[in-house]
Amino acid sequence: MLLYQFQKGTNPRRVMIYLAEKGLDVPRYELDYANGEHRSAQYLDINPSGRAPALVTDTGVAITDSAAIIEYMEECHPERPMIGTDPVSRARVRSLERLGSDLVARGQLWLWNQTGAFPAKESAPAKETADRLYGYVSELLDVLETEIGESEFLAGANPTIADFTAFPIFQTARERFNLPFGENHRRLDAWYKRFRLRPSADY
Ligand SMILES: N[C@@H](CCC(=O)N[C@@H](CS)C(=O)NCC(=O)O)C(=O)O
Repeated sequence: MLLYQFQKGTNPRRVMIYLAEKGLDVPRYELDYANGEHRSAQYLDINPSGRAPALVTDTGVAITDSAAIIEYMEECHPERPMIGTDPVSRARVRSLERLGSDLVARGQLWLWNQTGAFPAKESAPAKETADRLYGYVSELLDVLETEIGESEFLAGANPTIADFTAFPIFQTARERFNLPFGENHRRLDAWYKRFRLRPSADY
């Protein structure tokens, strides 16, 4: 088994945090982002989207999406479940996980405009588009702020894939780009700071 990753990539970190929380040790391959290794013919053979993460299983199957990798690992390691423990809790965790996925997708495009930091062939979204994206980001943050209530983690008393999905976009914005992402959402800000202390959140 081999996990292709970028150490600081938002979507790869979702998987890395999951593995650390689950206590699973999976061999890693750090793609050379600066030199475009993720767009090399060799890597495109593994993941035609040219993105990270990708997990190649022991039987040589490539799983090319962070959520799918986590679900695969959960099926292989059902002990200490991280997607809930019954149909209702799984539905809640998955709902929040998907909110987190939307937050990541829209937040990344917005960040791209704010920072210009992601070298890409196409140009970053224009300011008008970025402002609209930030409107969606704000809405999603408001919903998560309500959903977390007074719980320690997004979906309740225990860490789940909902936390591992949403946390990295906060971390990317705050730590890599020094942007106050979610800081005006009191509960989310406290959640971020608590989660950041967990060993799994360390770079
Ligand atoms: N839905 C995919 C998205 C993966 C993705 O966008 N990865 C980013 C890193 S966070 C990437 O590889 N970007 C490189 C590029 O677009 O050139 C997943 O969650 O695995």
